[in-house]
Amino acid sequence: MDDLKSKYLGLIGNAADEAALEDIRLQAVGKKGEVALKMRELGKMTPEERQVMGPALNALKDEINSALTAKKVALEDAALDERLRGEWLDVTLPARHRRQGTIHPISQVSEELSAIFADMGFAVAEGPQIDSDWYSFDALNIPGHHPARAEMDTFYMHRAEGDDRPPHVLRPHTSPVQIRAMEKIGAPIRVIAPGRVYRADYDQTHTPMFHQVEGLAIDKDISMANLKWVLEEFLSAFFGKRVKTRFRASHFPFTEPSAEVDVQCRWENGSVTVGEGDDWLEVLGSGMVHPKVLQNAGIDPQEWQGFAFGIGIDRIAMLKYGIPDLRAFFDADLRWLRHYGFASLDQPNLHGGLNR
Ligand code: 2NM
Repeated sequence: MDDLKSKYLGLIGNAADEAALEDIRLQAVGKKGEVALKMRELGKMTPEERQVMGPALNALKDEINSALTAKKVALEDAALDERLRGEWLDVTLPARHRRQGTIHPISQVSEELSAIFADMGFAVAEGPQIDSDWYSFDALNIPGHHPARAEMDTFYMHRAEGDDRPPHVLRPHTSPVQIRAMEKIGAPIRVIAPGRVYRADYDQTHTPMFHQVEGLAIDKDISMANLKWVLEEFLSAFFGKRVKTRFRASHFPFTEPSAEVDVQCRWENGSVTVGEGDDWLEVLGSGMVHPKVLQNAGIDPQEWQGFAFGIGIDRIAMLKYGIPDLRAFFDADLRWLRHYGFASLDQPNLHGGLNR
């Protein structure tokens, strides 16, 4: 009895896993196990012997079963500990690095100039990039024979054969948006129209798609003086310092009178700085909206007048952020974007260095 007990308690204590434990259980307390065998021998015993051996065998069986259960729990606990050790994970470890995208300089500059003009009461207007030749040319007083309408400058969306309606075009400026805004809102109105424009031109300084912002202010007594103040205010806020300007008489079909505006600049070993020096750099075109254009947009030129202007966004982005090559803007080169792009939280320095 005692040797059976110490044998099995010893085996149970040393069992390496649950399979070994099950083998031991069958061998000890199974139907054909050693304890059952001893139980069978009870029949051959005297009543006195049986009185002692019966309870002793039952007690032995209980003790082995308890030891088996205890060992099973211990093995399960050990297995769980082992698994937890293997699956340990440091949740405080820094995350694996993923490269973040950047804001394209054109997006950044569009946000900057929209914020500056918003401060001066200009809303942002948007419109289609494909438009009729009425909105793109005729409404703007650009005659049919004007060179800007020539096939080589404008991208035409050709009609199907036999369809004689005039073709649509990829807008060569954002003026169609201004015409649509005048029709929709009427006068008085103060809007800017930033966005993509298209011209069939590709060399060092021209890409077939580029960006423009046009502005428009119509009221009872808007004059060239208001135009000059708004543009100087914009240029100074944009470049972050007082920028001297030079207004030169010019000609556009949609404005009369018209002026091109130069900003003060300095050329120094191949690069240009705006707002210093004795040179001039042309940055925009402007003028008083032609009465015919107002009329075409449903505004009575006897009652209303105003100014308009157009600025190349890509050009002023290059000037402000020292970007040398226009074509690189549209190459989607990740190294370039990382270098010239902006973090998404960068705020434009709209009024830095200005006494306003
Ligand atoms: C420029 C220069 C001068 C202009 C005109 C208009 C409209 F639609 F009101 F007639 N919007 N923008 C304009 C005037 C654009 O770009 C160099």
